[in-house]
Amino acid sequence: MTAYERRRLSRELSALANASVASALQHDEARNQACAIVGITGPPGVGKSTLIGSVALSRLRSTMAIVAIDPSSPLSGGAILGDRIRMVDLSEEPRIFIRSLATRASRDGMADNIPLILNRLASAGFGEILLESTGVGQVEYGIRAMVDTMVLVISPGAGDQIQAMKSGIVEIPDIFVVNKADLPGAIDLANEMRAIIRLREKSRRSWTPPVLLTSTEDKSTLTELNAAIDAHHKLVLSEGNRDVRARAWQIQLITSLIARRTAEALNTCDAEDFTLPVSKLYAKVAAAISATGDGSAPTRLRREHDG
Ligand SMILES: Nc1nc2c(ncn2[C@@H]2O[C@H](COP(=O)(O)OP(=O)(O)OP(=O)(O)O)[C@@H](O)[C@H]2O)c(=O)[nH]1
Ligand SMILES: [Mg+2]
Repeated sequence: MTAYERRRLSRELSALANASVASALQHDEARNQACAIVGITGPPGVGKSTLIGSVALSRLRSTMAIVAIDPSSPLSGGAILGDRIRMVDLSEEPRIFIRSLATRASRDGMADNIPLILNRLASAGFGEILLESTGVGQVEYGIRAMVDTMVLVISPGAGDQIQAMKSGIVEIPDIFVVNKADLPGAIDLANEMRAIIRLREKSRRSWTPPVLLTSTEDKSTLTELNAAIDAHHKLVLSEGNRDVRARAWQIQLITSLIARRTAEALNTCDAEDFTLPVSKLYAKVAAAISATGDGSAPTRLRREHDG
């Protein structure tokens, strides 16, 4: 990919990221399943970016795109994430395209038309896409629908967030990684995760999520992670569940578009509207949304006394 092509793609992705619901609906092609999308998620600071840097280099076969979703304030604008990935010198590798996106409105990782951005990258012919997202809870559900393989990274000492996550998140990832295996507590944490997963194992038929230990200190730990990603992706393909994935994608996308339209419609309400009974306010907002079925921004809600 030439520098010119990179800049052009980057501009296109910015336009997509900023697209309104109406323009997002112009890009309504189905999920592009041409390349594997691997989601790497977990609490802040567990080492996701560092790990992605090493994983990217070690599993680079043709070309690769790395998208980092930065949930931090618009002030940092995703720059910090990008820099962290570049720390491991991926910028020197012409076959890797890196893009960070600062999320704005949504807490479920689905803001900024990320599904459309992933689709655009898949259509651009990248061999694989790695998606970094930081978060616990809601974020994972949104990401789950967008990726083929989901890797959850935790590390010793990430404390309360891991505690909170262990209760709810265990059913979502395909692969668990305890990173910073060089730090004390890593093995205990991995064993704890394994015990929790075992309790739920019965509900999973074809795949038991492995719990792997990784560390930047020891590159051989990446081999195991790469093998697990490959094995899972092979299973995803062999299960012939393209339709299932396409459906999950559609559901997630439509849910996020409607949520954004709801927010737009609510923005046009005035103080008086909010004194209405919920059923009436609901009817108004629902009418505003369906009145503009093409996704264009809703006009001001009709007031009770207007007609
Ligand atoms: N000891 C140790 N430190 C690590 C390891 N991997 C990453 N770190 C350090 O952990 C810190 C956070 O690393 P990042 O890769 O930025 O973590 P992140 O999960 O991407 O962080 P956010 O994007 O802010 O959520 C950095 O200081 C890294 O040098 C590891 O295997 N062992
Ligand atoms: Mg990071």
